[in-house]
Amino acid sequence: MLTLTLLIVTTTESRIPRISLRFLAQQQGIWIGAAVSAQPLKNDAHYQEVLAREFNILTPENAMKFKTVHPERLRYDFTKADAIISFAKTHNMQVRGHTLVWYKSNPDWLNKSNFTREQLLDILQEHIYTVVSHFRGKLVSWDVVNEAITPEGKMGGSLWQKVIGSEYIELAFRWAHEKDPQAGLFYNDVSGEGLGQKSDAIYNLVKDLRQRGVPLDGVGFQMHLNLKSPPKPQDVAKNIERLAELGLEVHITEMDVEINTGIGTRKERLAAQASIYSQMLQVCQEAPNCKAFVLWGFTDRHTWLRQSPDDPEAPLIFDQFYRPKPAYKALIKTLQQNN
Ligand code: 9MR
Repeated sequence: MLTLTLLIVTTTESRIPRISLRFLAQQQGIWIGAAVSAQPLKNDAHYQEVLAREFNILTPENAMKFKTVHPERLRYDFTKADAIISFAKTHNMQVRGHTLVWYKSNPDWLNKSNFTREQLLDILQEHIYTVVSHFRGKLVSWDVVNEAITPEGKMGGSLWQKVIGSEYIELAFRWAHEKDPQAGLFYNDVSGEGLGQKSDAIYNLVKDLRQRGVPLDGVGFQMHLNLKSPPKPQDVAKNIERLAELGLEVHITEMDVEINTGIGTRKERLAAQASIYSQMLQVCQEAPNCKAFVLWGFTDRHTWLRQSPDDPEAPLIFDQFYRPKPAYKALIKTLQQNN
């Protein structure tokens, strides 16, 4: 039995090429990942093959959101998320949970309600207890609270904030920790990678939570970037460092780089995109507390960004036909150089 297990492990591992993102990243103790869309994962063999070959951590793009797993007040549905977890297990990959509390992607039964504060606290607690317990032991981390802060650095106007008040944030972390004490618990947000108003507000929030003993392990930098105004690598490095001083990890959680806002030919824009990917990976590699580098998809065939027919958006590292783009090659090179 032992011999058989060893044989299976060896076979799975030996299918991973030595020049692949996951092989190189693993040697450096960093996870490299992608968000996964449930549909192509089910019926596109090419999608499955590239995903399993290149990445060692996955994030369900939508399959764990409130609306998907808790579509009716008294009904939960984990079918899509479970399929992603089973794929990850087969291919020896980790999974990040995304996300427990957000202002978006909530079901109508919640949005269109007039629940009191007490009722909403019960609903949120029950949701977190049920979802976190279902996945207990299967996830490396959870994005517990997503995008709670506005671009100006104020608390956002989510249903949770309006009815419960800011306390919903710490309660969410405490409830998640109760049900899965092993999972790393993250606050995840957009446009807070460099230095500025937004990242200061995130820093102040997580500092306060840490000081008060709330179980928070890290901050997710979404990294939805464009060619016009990417953050300065040295600012991202400083931001990661100040979070390290609070004892926090950083995961790059949703990276993609839009090219339609840039100038120059398509070839030039793809080269500029490659260099942004490479710079951000290098910053993460050089920071001891940056443990994961996850993209929001991997192929331009499946991206949340609008596709215009005359100049299609191409924010990821493989093209529509799963061919590696300059950005893929730049990431490989960055991993090789820093090995
Ligand atoms: O890519 C996701 C898209 O398919 C969904 O329609 C949308 C709403 O649920 O969410 C997108 O993912 C977002 C992520 O969950 C949080 N950060 C921003 C991402 C892009 O909008």
